[in-house]
Amino acid sequence: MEQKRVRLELLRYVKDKLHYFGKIEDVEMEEIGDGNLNYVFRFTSLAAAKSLIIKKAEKCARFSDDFKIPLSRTGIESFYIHSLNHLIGRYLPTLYGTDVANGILAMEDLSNYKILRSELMKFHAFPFLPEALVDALSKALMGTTSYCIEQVKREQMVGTLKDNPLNEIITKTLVFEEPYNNCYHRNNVLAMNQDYVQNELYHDEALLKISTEYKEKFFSEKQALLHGDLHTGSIFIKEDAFKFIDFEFSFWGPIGFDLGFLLANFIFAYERACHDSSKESKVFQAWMKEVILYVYPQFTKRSRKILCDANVNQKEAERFLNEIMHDTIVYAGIELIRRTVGMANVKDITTIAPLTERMNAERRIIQVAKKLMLEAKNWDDLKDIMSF
Ligand code: SR1
Ligand code: MG
Repeated sequence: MEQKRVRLELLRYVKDKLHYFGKIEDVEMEEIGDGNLNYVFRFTSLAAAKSLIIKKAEKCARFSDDFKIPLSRTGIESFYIHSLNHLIGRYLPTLYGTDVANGILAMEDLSNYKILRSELMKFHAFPFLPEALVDALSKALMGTTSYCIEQVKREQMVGTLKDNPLNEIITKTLVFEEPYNNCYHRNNVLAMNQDYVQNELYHDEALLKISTEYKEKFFSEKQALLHGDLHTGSIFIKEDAFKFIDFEFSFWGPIGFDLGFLLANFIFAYERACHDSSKESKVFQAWMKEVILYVYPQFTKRSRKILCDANVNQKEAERFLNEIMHDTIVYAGIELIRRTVGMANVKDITTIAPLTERMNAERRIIQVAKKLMLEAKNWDDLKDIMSF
């Protein structure tokens, strides 16, 4: 990306379209994002004492010019925010403007928030988080099921976001396929774990079979409007509030996909803490377990109430909620594996030192993930998951 061109283009947008800053002479632009796909800039005017964030999508990914991805992802982000604002507005950034043709999304500056993953890596607990997550997830996910939106309206919404091209270009291969056979030679496997991964993953046909089955479910089940990439790097947090961010992977899909991704990323934070002997880490481990053991059963409870209020037959509601929890466990296993051996690893694990500790952490994760995928039906109680 040419910084100069983009700076001019964005400044012009802020000035002529948004009319956000009075004069733009003193507006400073700073790149603040380090994501894989898009550029994120903060624009600040000291004179106007104002700032905003612009997320800029280019036709290729930020991490590589060879990785081509369509600009339509900007429209998809905007669609997610607009569709869910009435349900979970307090958990979403305020949008100031969108220019899909140029890949521009302007939104409120959340500089007083931090990325949840980075905070969890420092063993920072947020007591308000579990309840807020239950509130947000149950409202967003249940609120976009066919049980809760009038059929004609929902069909229109599904039609607006028929499919997300990033699913085909990225998620299909990166999440569901190559972690099990390295078919595109893009997996990032720790040298010390090469043989281990060969034996435990590449030679286990049952895993690839489950992943394939859940890939099909991912593409076919339109249970709700999903975030689509709900990991701890997609959550901005401060002491008493959080916001979801980064909705470019949003699509209509199986609810367990969002819940499972989040569960897996909590497990990464927990596993990281297990490799630290400090007192803070022990306290954090206990809290992380509490979060998991609160969020998932409470999600079910809150969702049951939402379905009951929508007059859904009780048996049908139970069937649906059981299916969601079962899917959640399988998708958590799938996310654990792809973030451990696939192309996009997580810092929680890659920064564990020394390397022998990281090697052990990755092996433990792989074993837990396999259990989740292969024995999901037996995992009624998440307590057992957290006793690994
Ligand atoms: C090539 S993009 C790699 C990953 O980053 C995003 O956050 C998604 O998780 C994607 O799979
Ligand atoms: Mg992202």
